[in-house]
Amino acid sequence: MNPGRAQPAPTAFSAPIHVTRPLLPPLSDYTELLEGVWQRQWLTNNGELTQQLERRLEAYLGAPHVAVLGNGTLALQLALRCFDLAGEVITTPFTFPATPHALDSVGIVPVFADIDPQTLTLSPSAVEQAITPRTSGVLGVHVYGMPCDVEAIDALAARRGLRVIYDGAHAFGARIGGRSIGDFGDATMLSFHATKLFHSAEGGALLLRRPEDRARIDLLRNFGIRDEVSVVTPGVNAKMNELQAAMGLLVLDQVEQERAARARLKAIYTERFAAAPGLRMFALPDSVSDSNQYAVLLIDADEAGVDRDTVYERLKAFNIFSRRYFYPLCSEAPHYRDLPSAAPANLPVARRISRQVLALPYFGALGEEGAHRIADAVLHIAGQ
Ligand code: T4K
Repeated sequence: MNPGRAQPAPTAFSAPIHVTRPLLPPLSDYTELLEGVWQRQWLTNNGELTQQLERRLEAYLGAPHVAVLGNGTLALQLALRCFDLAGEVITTPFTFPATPHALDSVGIVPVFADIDPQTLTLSPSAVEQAITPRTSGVLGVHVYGMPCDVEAIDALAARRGLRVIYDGAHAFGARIGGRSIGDFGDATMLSFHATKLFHSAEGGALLLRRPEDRARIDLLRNFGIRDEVSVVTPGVNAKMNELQAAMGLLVLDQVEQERAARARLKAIYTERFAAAPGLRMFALPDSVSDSNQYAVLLIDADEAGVDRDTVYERLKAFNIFSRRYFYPLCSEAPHYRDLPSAAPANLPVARRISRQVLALPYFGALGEEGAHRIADAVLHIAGQ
């Protein structure tokens, strides 16, 4: 049964529908901001627009210190260096490859721990079991904007003398019980990639709680140079430039409207799949405000009578290009699969979930009719 709706045979979209589409400001607004850049002749290195963006993000996110950076991956690398993490860091395999790659790139061995089946984020008990004398920290991921069990992980880390960094690539604007996600851990990374709700084409940020950490990130993102003659630490080039910041400032103006549009789409998906056996939209608890980054369907093949990969493939005939975020697991990639922690027996929940998830198209311009058509196609494929 297709609940609450007449059932015409689903038709294919006339143009490809991707998992997301970037918010774009009116081009004339962008060129207007660029005129100022041209007049100032200041393109990067902590320019005026970059500083403006940091102030506006601090206000919007309710975070004391926002350091904007070239992209989210660089933000993770800088956070790891800022807190001198080394040896082993415990992380989730159910994430985009950038998460373990950031560890690998600074010489840290990722240690994969399993996820919780409800939240899909790191299981605090699995983290505890993975601690060794070489462990220096935990890198949790707020996957799909679902915050990690921050209270448990922060408490565990404090008890065991570990640092905590959160990868909040999907969690722009998420709040936990009214508190900013930046209030937890030592630092929280955000990605401002074009595929994110809030973006600056490429970009990212670190939310920091202490002014001394902010000062260190300022150094690390600019080669570690304090002034023309003092190089105080081996930093890198992780700066955001003015063209990115201009995009960010204008996209920020549109974010609330986009959030509302996306919330309506998720409500449609949720309602349309509510009565369908084996199909369930991933939902956040009431205490968490949705970052509206992804709309993820979980397909239990036994109950639905169709598996996730079949739905993913057959949607293409309708011109619908969903994504299997995050499959395969990072622990299954050749570079990591021989690590002891990558053994499938260590990660049963993550393995099962990674074979059920399907990120559906989710962007305001899709429109409510578009969401209904996608639900029609999924239900048709599932024979429901
Ligand atoms: N940690 C986590 C948990 C992450 O998810 C990510 C990034 C990171 C860290 C690293 O942050 P960054 O260093 O990227 O700031 C995309 C994004 O490139 C990536 O940022 C994101 N996660 C990941 C989940 O999604 P792909 O390989 O799926 O991108 P791609 O090119 O296939 O794009 C997806 C769809 O978006 C396309 O089918 C069409 C649409 N699209 C894409 C772009 C770039 C557009 O419509 N316009 C565009 O300009 O990784």
